[in-house]
Amino acid sequence: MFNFNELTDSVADGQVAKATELTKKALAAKVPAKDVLNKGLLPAMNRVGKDFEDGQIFLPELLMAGDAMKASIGLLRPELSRKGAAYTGKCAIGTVEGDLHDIGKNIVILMLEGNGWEVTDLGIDVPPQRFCEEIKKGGYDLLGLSALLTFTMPKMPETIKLLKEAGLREKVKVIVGGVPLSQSFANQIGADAYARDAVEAVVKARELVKK
Ligand code: B1M
Repeated sequence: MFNFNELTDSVADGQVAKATELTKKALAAKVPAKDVLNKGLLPAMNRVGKDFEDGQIFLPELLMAGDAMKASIGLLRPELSRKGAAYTGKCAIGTVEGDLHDIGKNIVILMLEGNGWEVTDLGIDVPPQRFCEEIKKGGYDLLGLSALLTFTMPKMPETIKLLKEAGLREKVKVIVGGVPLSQSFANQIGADAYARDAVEAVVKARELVKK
């Protein structure tokens, strides 16, 4: 029986080497990648998020935990993004300007890829103009915007406004996500969908291209 708590502790403590070793161990023991993610890795981010909020840990610890998380997720990539599904559509995705959080976005990408999406990752700190430039290239069904900070959320309506001004809004569906967002925020800014997590992102994205 794999010890998920040990993996959670190693990620929360920012122990990159131990976290990668335990992740490899889990995969070698045929623990499904989605269990490694949901039972081992994600609880670590919840824990450090809370400890950071309570002032028990500081930015360096948050950074180290983020690094351990990314290293472990990298090992899950082949399994999570394995192409099993038929082609669904093409998506550009990025974290909005001013925001450097990309762990959640990267998980969304893996899940989309595993569900037949061709994904262009625009990275982090992406200005509205950059999103528009990419959509202007054509061929995209979906634009994904991620934000983890309350003060970067306004970059989402800014991006949608710019798409409208460039005559691109009708060409692409917009899906938004990230921990401070809600369905009502998505409605308010005129996004086509909001997803609470990566699994919901896949479901909502598919619904949008079916319409
Ligand atoms: Co920061 N951070 N952080 N951080 N960080 C949060 C978000 C925070 C809630 C922590 C806290 O105070 N409790 C807080 C935000 C408060 C707020 O705005 N209300 C915060 C803060 C304040 C900050 C800084 C400002 C700290 C500082 O400098 N004083 C700073 C900002 C830097 C910047 O971006 N400009 C900062 C920095 C960092 C690190 C760089 C150290 C690191 C990020 C490393 C990285 O991403 N490469 C970090 C981390 C790790 C966190 C927490 C702990 C974890 C985030 C995470 O990766 N979660 C976070 C606390 C928390 O969320 N519990 C916190 C795991 C991930 C799988 O979940 O990202 O929510 P999540 O993604 C989910 C869903 O949200 C959804 O699906 C994903 C997968 O299921 N989703 C989408 C996300 N995007 C989507 C897009 C979609 C659909 C669904 O469609 C397109």
